[in-house]
Amino acid sequence: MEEDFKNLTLEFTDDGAIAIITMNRPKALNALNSETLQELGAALEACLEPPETMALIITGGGEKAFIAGADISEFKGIETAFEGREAALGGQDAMSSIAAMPIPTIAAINGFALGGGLELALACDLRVASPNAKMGLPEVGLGLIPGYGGTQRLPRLIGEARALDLILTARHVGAEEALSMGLVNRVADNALLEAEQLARSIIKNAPVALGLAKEAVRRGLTGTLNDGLELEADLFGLVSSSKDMKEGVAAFLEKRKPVFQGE
Ligand code: DAK
Repeated sequence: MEEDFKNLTLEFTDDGAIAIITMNRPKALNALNSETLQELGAALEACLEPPETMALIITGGGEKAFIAGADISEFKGIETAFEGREAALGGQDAMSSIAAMPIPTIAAINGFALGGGLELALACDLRVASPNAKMGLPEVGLGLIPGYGGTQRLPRLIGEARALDLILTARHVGAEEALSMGLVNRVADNALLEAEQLARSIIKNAPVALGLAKEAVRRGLTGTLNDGLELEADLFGLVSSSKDMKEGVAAFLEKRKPVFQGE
């Protein structure tokens, strides 16, 4: 199954388990203009429609870029602080929609992931990079600051000092350095293929538990340790009432593979 938009494509693997969004504006190295951000929102909703969708991968079309940033040609139209704030909130909404997806999300970074492109990858749960990937937040070189969540998600992921190194120098890092700083989870010759394998290794686990584990980590990071521990206990209570949990435990005790229903 494939759904077409103007600036991206949405496809599903043959079994329907993995949705793949491919950003597709090759002339602008897949830069995110407002139309693309709108389409992305619609694609995120569409990829959850088939009930069998269990994971989402986002990648870039073409050889060269994942996403080379927000579309710089649209910055010209921003004159006032109000317009700038609105633009940032619009982009942040799109990234937050990715972060809030109830299924695991993986960015397959197959080239440049700069500015808004890296911010999109940061909104995903996991990141796989190809050896030619180049990542960075070059905004200060353009007289801007990151506006699609980068100043908040990057330090939470790799720590304040490393994040400030990338944000203040505006430099690009390659795949190996990104791996060493925890910016990406894996480096592989074929980032998309690796992302698919990673998704498969995740979705063999209990769907209810996956959703709740993701929620515990994501929501827990926004509060204190004690708040997070309380949240974990609450969600542990919730997962304990799932059929998936009963099936997982029974399968272990009966020495067989579990068959999860996502209930
Ligand atoms: N936007 C628009 N077009 C872009 C683009 C971008 N971000 N990146 C590349 N392109 C276009 C180029 O203009 C060129 O178009 P033509 O000249 O062929 O028409 C085409 O893509 C191919 O690019 P190059 O010819 O430059 O290709 P190279 O291989 O030589 O260089 C490059 C690749 C990725 C190093 C280079 O294209 C580059 O530096 N691109 C810009 C990277 C960048 O600075 N990205 C933006 C980061 S800032 C905000 C909210 C969010 C943000 C900002 C404000 N507010 C709410 C106000 C976020 C900002 C960013 O993302």
